[in-house]
Order: sequence, then structure tokens, then C-alpha cells
Amino acid sequence: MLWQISISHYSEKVRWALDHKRVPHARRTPPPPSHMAIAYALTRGEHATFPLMRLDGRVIGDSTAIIAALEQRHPDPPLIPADPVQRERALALEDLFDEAAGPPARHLGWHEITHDPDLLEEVAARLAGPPLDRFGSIAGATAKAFVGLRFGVGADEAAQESRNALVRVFDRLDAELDGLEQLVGDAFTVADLTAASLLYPIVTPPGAPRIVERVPAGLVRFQDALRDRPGFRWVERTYERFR
Ligand SMILES: N[C@@H](CCC(=O)N[C@@H](CS)C(=O)NCC(=O)O)C(=O)O
Repeated sequence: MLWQISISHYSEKVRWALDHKRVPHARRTPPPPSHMAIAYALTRGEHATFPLMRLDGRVIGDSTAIIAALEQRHPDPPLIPADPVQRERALALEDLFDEAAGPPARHLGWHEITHDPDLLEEVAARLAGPPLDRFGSIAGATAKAFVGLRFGVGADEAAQESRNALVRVFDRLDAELDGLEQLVGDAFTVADLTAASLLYPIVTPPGAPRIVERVPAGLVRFQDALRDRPGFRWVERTYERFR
């Protein structure tokens, strides 16, 4: 069983690993912010975030721990290389993109959504699900308050810091790829999966989660500034080839 948030890029990371390994599973998608209380209860206070996965009777929090456990339980096809040097590089890059790309991608994504009131109502209503989705303005106000309090979404200066952080992530991605197609060796690994999934809210490639069709105008402007970068096109290609 996977507990997830549909638009969350950390949930997308785990869904991609599960789909890649063709692991049959059920999914629960409780509306945020109720997921925090559910996560606390399921992990006895250890985790407040989704995704969570129940595997062999154990509830595992954190996408990295979930993929490590999946790799043990369902080794084929592998996502973590067997070669020790490649393994170390793949896991280090997984951590790097988790930490360097995850927070600014989420922050900027929500910043641009909250600056587009109609889109905010639509996104929040979809996330809330029935019957709350009938009250778009209440769902929108609640979502805006939650992301403001929890992730500091609101100020333009903070959004600019996230843009700067994301440009540094693309610099690093371009350098790590160095013109190649995979980040580690010749095979698709957890490093590729993590970089592509955690950057999906910024690149919005076909095949990535889309709960509403429209991309906010502020995000389109940022995409236009990044579009010709090798890493940006690589995220699109990685979705096309492996998702
Ligand atoms: N390090 C965690 C991060 C997961 C995470 O931040 N999940 C977000 C959704 S994008 C969440 O549940 N946030 C709730 C909160 O922090 O209040 C992982 O890799 O699973």
C-alpha cells in the first residue's frame, strides 16, 4: 500500500520506482493537510510526510528508504547499481537531488500557483476531492494558508531564491550528465529517476502528474529561460523514455 499526494514530486519518485519494477500495489490519497496526522499515526510519530509505503507489514517513511526497501524486495529490474562505485554515486546523486531540487521545486511551484487565484482554486479543489471540491474558494484559501505556513510560500524574494537554487541544480545536472544520457553508467538508475521526478514540477514534461492542464504564467516564463539547457531537455527525454 502506498500513501501518497498526487502532485507531490516525492510521491511521483516512489510511484515511478513502483511502476518501473512493476510492483502491484494499492494507493491511498488522503487530502492534504490531513496526510500529516495520518503519517504520524502510521509511523508512530516518526514521519509527518508522504509518501509512506507498507511493505511486508512494515510502514516505511521517506522516498529514499522506500526505494531501498523495494530494491531488496523486488531487485529486478534494478534501480541501484550492483557495482560499489556506481552504487555510491547513484545514492549520492539521489540524496543531492532530493535535497537540492525537492524543496525549491515545491516552493516555486506553489508560489506560481498561489499567484494565479483561479488556478489555485482548481488545484486545491482537485487535491481536496469530493465533497470538498465543490467549495473551490475555501479549498484555495486553505491550501494557500497551509503552503504559506508550512513551506514559507508567499514573498517574491523567497521565490527568487528558489529560482536561483533551481538554476544551480540545473548547472549541477548539466555537469553531472556531461553530455551523456544517464547519470551513472549506461543504465537508468535511481539517480536519473530522482533528478527527473524532483524537477518535474518545474519542467512539466508530458507523462508527469498534471492535475490541471494549465501551467501558471510565472512558471512558463521561468521554463522559457531554462528550456535550451541540456538538463531541462534531458528531464523531458527521461520522462519520454523511462516513465
Ligand atoms: N524526504 C521526504 C520528503 C517528503 C516530503 O517532503 N513530502 C511532502 C509532500 S511534497 C509532504 O508530505 N509534506 C508535508 C509537510 O511537510 O507538511 C521523502 O523523500 O519522502
